[in-house]
Amino acid sequence: MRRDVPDRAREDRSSARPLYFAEVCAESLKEDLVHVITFGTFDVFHVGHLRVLQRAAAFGERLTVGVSSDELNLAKKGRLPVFGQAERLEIVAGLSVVDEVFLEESLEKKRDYILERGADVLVMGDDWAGRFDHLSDVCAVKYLPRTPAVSTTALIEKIATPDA
Ligand code: C2G
Repeated sequence: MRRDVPDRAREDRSSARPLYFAEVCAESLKEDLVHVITFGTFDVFHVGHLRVLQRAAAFGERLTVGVSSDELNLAKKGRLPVFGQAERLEIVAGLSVVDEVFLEESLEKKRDYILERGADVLVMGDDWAGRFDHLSDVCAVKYLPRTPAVSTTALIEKIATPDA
């Protein structure tokens, strides 16, 4: 596909350090990429987590994941996750479909997180269906079906009482 030479390429011809054409084109291409963002705790990482991240990544070319902090989980669920936030961040960051991770410290700051990172699409599992529709003025909002029959809570119970 042919792309017009961005204005900056022409302007910078006369500047002290010329901005090389390839550099400008790379920047211009980057701006056209669809940036997807999603959020979650991702505790006791399982296949449902993997699939939602893979499907979220398929909506664009760049995937950012907000990993819920330990404090946020304590406030929301009344217990700390099994794996601390540093390990959960490391696990999610290690996936090939994930480009960037950061710590989600408040459910109410989603708008700020989306705007700060320039995300175009917010993807959430359908357990959150409708909860983030108010953000559709800043990005597209998509809810994906959860993977059936797997959950962190069920895994914790199974590990605690394997014969039950
Ligand atoms: N998920 C899924 N299928 C499952 C389990 C989880 O598709 N069987 C999805 C959830 O819908 C969510 C993501 O995996 O999109 C992460 O799930 P959790 O770790 O349970 O995230 P949660 O604690 O609900 O996130 O801002 C939201 C918060 O970060 C909370």
